[in-house]
Formats: sequence, C-alpha cells, structure tokens
Amino acid sequence: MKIFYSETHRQHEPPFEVFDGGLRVPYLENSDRMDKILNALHNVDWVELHAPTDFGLDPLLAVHDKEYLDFLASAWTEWLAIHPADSSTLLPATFALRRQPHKPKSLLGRAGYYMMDLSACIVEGTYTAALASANCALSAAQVVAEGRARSVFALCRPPGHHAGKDYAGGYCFINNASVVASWLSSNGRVAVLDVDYHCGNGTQDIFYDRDDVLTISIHADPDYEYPSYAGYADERGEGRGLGYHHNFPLPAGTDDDAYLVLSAGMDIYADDPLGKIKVTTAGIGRIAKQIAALELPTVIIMEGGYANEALGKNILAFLSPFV
Ligand code: SP5
Ligand code: ZN
Repeated sequence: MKIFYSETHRQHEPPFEVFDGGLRVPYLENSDRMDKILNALHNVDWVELHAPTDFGLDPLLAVHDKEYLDFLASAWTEWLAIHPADSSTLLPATFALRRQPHKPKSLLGRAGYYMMDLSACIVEGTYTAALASANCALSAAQVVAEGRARSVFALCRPPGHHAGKDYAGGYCFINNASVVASWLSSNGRVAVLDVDYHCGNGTQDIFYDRDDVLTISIHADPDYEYPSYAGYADERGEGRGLGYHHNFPLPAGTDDDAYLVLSAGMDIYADDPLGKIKVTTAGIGRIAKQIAALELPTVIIMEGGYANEALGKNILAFLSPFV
C-alpha cells in the first residue's frame, strides 16, 4: 500500500495545550505519535512510503477562507512582534462569538476569531507542517483518482477534521479530508466517512450547504464530549446540502459490537487518554474490514489517536483489510 508521509510535521511541536479548568498538559498531538506508527510500518512488506508533492494553495482555498489561511501564514511572526510575556505558543484568551459585525484586526483579536479552543496551538512551523499534511492527503487522492491504487493512506500530521472554513481547533488547522473530498468531487461522487472518536465538526461546517460531498461522522455524543457544539443527530445539512450530512453520536462505553451495528482517528481505542469509547484493536480491524468490503476507491486519512504505544498496532489493524 502506498502511504504518503512527510517529516515536515516535526516543525509543529507545541509545548503544551490547555485542558478544561486551565490545566496545562503536554501536547497530546505530538510527533511521537508518528514515530510509533512509523516503527510499526517499518519492515511490513506491503508498506511503500512516499513523500508528497506540492499542490499549491488552490485546493485549500476551495474549502478555507483566504483570510483564515493568511492568518495561519503570518500569525507566528506577528505574535513575536508583539513581544508576549510567554512566547512559547500563540494562544488567545478571548474568543469570538461571531455574532458581532466586526472582524478584529489585531493579532490576538484574529486569533480569538480564527481559533475555537485552546488545543490548536500555533508555533513557528505550524503552517508549514499543516501545508505538508494537506499535501500528503492530496498526493494520496491523486493516486486513487488516477486509478493507480484503490486504497491509499495519508499519514497526516497535524490532523484536520476539526478545522472549519475559517477556524482552527482540536489540533487541526487545515482540513485535510475536506480539501481532498472537494478536490475529488470534480471526478464524481465523494463521501467522507469520519470514524475518529470526536465529531468531525470542521468537515460538517465546510460541506453543510453542499450537495457534492456526502459527509458522515460517527463519534462520541457531543452531549458529553468535545466539541460540544456540533455533532448532534438532527444536524443534517442545510439548503442544497440538506440530507447530505449525517451524525451518529454514540454513548460513552460503546464497545466493539455496538460500534459495528452502525458500520478509524484511532482515538476510539479503549485506552485512549481522550476517549470514553471502548473499541479494541480487533474491533478497529473489523470496522476497517466492513469499510474495505465496499470496494470503493478510498483515501484513508489519519486524524486523531493519542494512546501512542498502541497507535502502531491499531494503524496496522486498520490498514490491513485495504491491502
Ligand atoms: C483530531 C482530534 O482527535 N482532536 C481532538 C481534540 C480534543 N481536544 C479537547 C480535549 C478535551 C479534554 N478533555 C480531558 C479529558 C482527559 N481525560
Ligand atoms: Zn479525535
């Protein structure tokens, strides 16, 4: 299986994130995740690692606002220029409700406007890393679109599915899956099936009023889990997009069999530090087998998963049915 991966993600290594209650914890979405996966992929005979090619900004601008991408591009330089007391990472302390008419001009004003939480921390290499991550996804999609393989894996970091049209959040800056889905939609019908533990609120936002991409997210119920403000079953799209979005919120404790009644982010795994869903490695394999059985051209895009020690075996379990 062709797997697209870039070392550029290492430029994005925020020193901490902020949990509920203000607790500063080490950044869970760290480069060690990729090291654990690379170790597991090493010496597997069907693994073919490839570097991505650069697709430029156009495919990104099809799903993200230009002003938002401009913010990501210049935020770090602007942050240092205001001489913050702690410059280790850009995080705002005031967030936009988006009900007011004015778009802020100051850096921290824009940060609060373009960030939805305290886990999409920006450091010097964040934008560069996010671009490389999107290029991994696009490179994988190109192979599938050209019919050179039916299933290709994009080992993306940072992840993407929480990033909306004009906001970062949940470790995500550029919505890799949405970039690819939109890019592929000129070829035919596209569906995004999001099996990360968390609701793919960014993907939902991007395609909510579009009927060219069907979006489906299976996730922890936002009644008890992040991102709280999206992912409910009655959110089904609007305008032309009505009926083209489906959320399947799951109760805490959902295990292998319950999950499979409906149909991989690897944070659905039982021991994930962020998760309350109890899917085992074997369960991840069974989910992937059901998806692979559809025999559709498939671009598999890495999202979350923070039980680092188990990421390697879980990724192998997920990819194997597609080989
Ligand atoms: C891509 C992805 O999986 N992003 C997830 C971002 C979740 N960030 C919010 C974390 C909420 C913290 N809850 C504390 C639970 C610790 N046991
Ligand atoms: Zn997640």
